[in-house]
Amino acid sequence: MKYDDTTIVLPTYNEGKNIGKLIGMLLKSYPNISVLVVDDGSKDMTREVARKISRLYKNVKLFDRSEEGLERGLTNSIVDGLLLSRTKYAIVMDADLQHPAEKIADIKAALGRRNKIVVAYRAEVPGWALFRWIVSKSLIKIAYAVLVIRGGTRCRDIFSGYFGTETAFFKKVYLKNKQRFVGEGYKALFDLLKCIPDGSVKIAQVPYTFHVRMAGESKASSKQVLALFSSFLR
Ligand SMILES: Nc1nc2c(ncn2[C@@H]2O[C@H](COP(=O)(O)OP(=O)(O)O)[C@@H](O)[C@H]2O)c(=O)[nH]1
Ligand SMILES: [Mg+2]
Repeated sequence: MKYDDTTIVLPTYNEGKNIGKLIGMLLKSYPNISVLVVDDGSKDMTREVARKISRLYKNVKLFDRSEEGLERGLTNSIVDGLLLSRTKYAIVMDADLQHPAEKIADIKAALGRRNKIVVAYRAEVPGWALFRWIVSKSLIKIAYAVLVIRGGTRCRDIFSGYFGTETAFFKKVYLKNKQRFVGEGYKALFDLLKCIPDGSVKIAQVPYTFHVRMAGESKASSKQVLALFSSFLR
């Protein structure tokens, strides 16, 4: 399969221990794929590592949001990454090695079958703390109900951070619905699904196993739960 029509968008905040390894894996498995690291002013080596690799490979780029004075946020970063992608397709994934890179092949294949969105869903979540699991399950149930009430598109993992889209499609939906995205939030896919009337486009789903984080820390916090509730109302 050809990958020169695909950009991998990697939002990063303090992923210095992971980013080099991940980009190495991506370039090895998918030569010619474009990689766009979207960083929010990491305090560790993330930007130095990404910049160094970007000097060696013309298909790897770093967008340093802090340098542009942009407001921090995971959804803001994902949106910027997708808007800046110059390829027909883009795939968003975490930069902490929790999303298995081998699934990119399946996501890209499904995008090639004219799906506007391809969501990688967590078939297994090993090693999660019970409390985090309960909070996550409850929020998913509420958010799913919000999508039903508001007539948005549904899928198995509406909170997935691992998804692909046709970039022109994303840009069109986003530019029409900017105010419905919560920039500081963590659930860019949920914001997007909310803006797509149920049944209006073809979407596909691909299973994957969520890995335990080996290095660096999760940035998830109660602030993002508040952001999610604000997204329910937009
Ligand atoms: N650019 C950017 N990336 C972020 C931000 N917060 C988290 N990330 C990145 O988004 C991905 C998922 O974040 P993580 O903290 O692992 O969330 P979790 O998997 O839900 O615990 C990782 O690649 C993080 O480095 C942010 O505010 N800005
Ligand atoms: Mg993570």
